[in-house]
Amino acid sequence: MKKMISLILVVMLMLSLAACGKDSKTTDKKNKKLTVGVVQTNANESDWRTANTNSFNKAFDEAGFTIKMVFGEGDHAKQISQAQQLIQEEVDYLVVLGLQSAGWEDVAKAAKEAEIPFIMADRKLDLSEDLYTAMVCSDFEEEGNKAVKWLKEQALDSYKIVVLGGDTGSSAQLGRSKAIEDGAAANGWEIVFNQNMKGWDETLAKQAVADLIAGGTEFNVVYAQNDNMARGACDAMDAAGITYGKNGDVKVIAFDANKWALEKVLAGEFNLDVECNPLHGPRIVKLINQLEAGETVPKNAYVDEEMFDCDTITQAIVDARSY
Ligand code: GZL
Repeated sequence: MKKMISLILVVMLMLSLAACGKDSKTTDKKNKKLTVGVVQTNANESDWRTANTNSFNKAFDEAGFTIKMVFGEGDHAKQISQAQQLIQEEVDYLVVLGLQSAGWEDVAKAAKEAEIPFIMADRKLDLSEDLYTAMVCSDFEEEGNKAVKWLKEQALDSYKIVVLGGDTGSSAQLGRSKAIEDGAAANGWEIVFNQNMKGWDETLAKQAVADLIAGGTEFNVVYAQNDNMARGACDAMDAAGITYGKNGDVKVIAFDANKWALEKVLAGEFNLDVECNPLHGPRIVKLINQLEAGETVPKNAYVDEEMFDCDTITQAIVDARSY
């Protein structure tokens, strides 16, 4: 009998210890400071990227998250190994901004196996929906289509278009290039130059346009896939005495809509700037907090973005910009 009572007491003690352990784990989880891994493209890629990185750092700090941000610096393979390392370090969430759209399956599968939610930000990656938790990205082809529609409305006598693309293989470049290429084909426009600038580099864009001018290539539209490259193109045209913008011979189209670029739209130097909003920090914080609360979140969310035309923009619009 005594043995039976002792056995029951031992079992009860073990069960209570296990319960405490479970409760303490549950309590730990509730009070745990979240660590979020962010696989960023490059540190100094563009003014857009700087605003984007700052947005994550500010929002995560305010949310009390610990951020582990790594930079691929133009090297896709490096991004992949950085992401795998963050999974090994058992971050609570993995946020990826891919240099390349393709090649993320193994990382996504590893995150899934480790039960780490995989979130795409900025640039959609080529992943089936079962391999990621959520996406908060821009619709780059739609951005390009907006520019093409605007360009068609200009009803130019002829269209000789210079395309300055971003990093080859990024979803931003792929979408914006598809839009202008399809638009030119549909409208019988001529694309006289179509090259991607590594790292979205402003200097490379300036040199490319300078070489075109020196080689005698005629053009009347510059379709630059970000503000920095549009500024590079304008610098090259300035050096050659070519007029551009609102009252010039060449229409200048840019993407991103950084504040400094909208000053150029207001000044009539850029004809059009299509917004690509970099302020993903608060969006990702909201998403993570919803997931932590057990809420259902939208699988694919596209950022609402505007377009700014030199004929309609105002100083108030420029002043209101936060990046
Ligand atoms: C777009 C973003 C692009 C910007 C560039 O979401 O990925 O990368 O348009 C940036 O300025 O470098």
